[in-house]
Amino acid sequence: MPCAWSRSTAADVDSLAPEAVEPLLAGRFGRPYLYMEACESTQALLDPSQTEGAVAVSEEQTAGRGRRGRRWEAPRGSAILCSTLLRPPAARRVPELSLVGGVAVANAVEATLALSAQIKWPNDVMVNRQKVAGVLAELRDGVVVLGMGVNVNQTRSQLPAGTHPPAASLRTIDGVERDRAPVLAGLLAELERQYERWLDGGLDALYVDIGPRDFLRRRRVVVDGAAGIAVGIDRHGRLEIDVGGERRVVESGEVSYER
Ligand code: BT5
Repeated sequence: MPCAWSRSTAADVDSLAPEAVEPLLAGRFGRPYLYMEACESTQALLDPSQTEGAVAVSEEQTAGRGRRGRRWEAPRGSAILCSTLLRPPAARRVPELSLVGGVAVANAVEATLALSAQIKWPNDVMVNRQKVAGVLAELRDGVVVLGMGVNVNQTRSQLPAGTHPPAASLRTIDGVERDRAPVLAGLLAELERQYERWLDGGLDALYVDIGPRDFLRRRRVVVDGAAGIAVGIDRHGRLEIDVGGERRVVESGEVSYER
């Protein structure tokens, strides 16, 4: 006889299908909502013909990507893999959108975990010194496709091993296996809110959420061969470092850090 609490019906299975997510959407982000069971990369599902706020989501990516040709790995149905189409005014700096996405993810993660999240410049979201999410802003034919990968239900053995920073999921942090749909809906509402703030007031308007969350601040770092102490993310979204008493500003690059 089946147990009363067994997860036996299709409706009970954790899914990011439109019927699970669309009723939870609060704003214009997520409309239209493009969903595929599997795809190469959600980044490739959006193009300039779509409206701002169009979102692509998949349960699995066969060629999920990070920055600079790196891979983003997540087993089927375990994570949030989503991309959002944005049309920022041409004069705005696209790299700032990684931080806009970072603030949105950090707020959404904090709302579900009740633990604080940090932003590791330029695009990682960290909890307990581990990476739980990555953001990827790609400029394409005048539009920006903003990708967000959030580790939700992976077990430790399902996360990539030996990465720097080490990978974690919300589940490995607090032991809770979650329905992903409300987390995604909350994330899209947050992204819309943070994006509107950025459109109105630039990164300055979000700085109150970035400064206190700056993971690298005061850490010993090496950026593109230059070793120093991170002063922090500046109001233009660049990383300021102190190299032997001299201030340097890094627009983009690879950072390694000491604990
Ligand atoms: C990122 O790149 O962190 C941006 C990741 C963006 C992924 C989303 S998923 C939806 C959308 N569609 C895509 O195809 N991409 C976006 P980066 O800073 O370059 O980090 C990549 C590195 O993180 C890899 O080289 C691994 O070391 C590590 N990594 C890979 N998968 C990971 C995971 N699930 N959790 C934590 N670290 C991971």
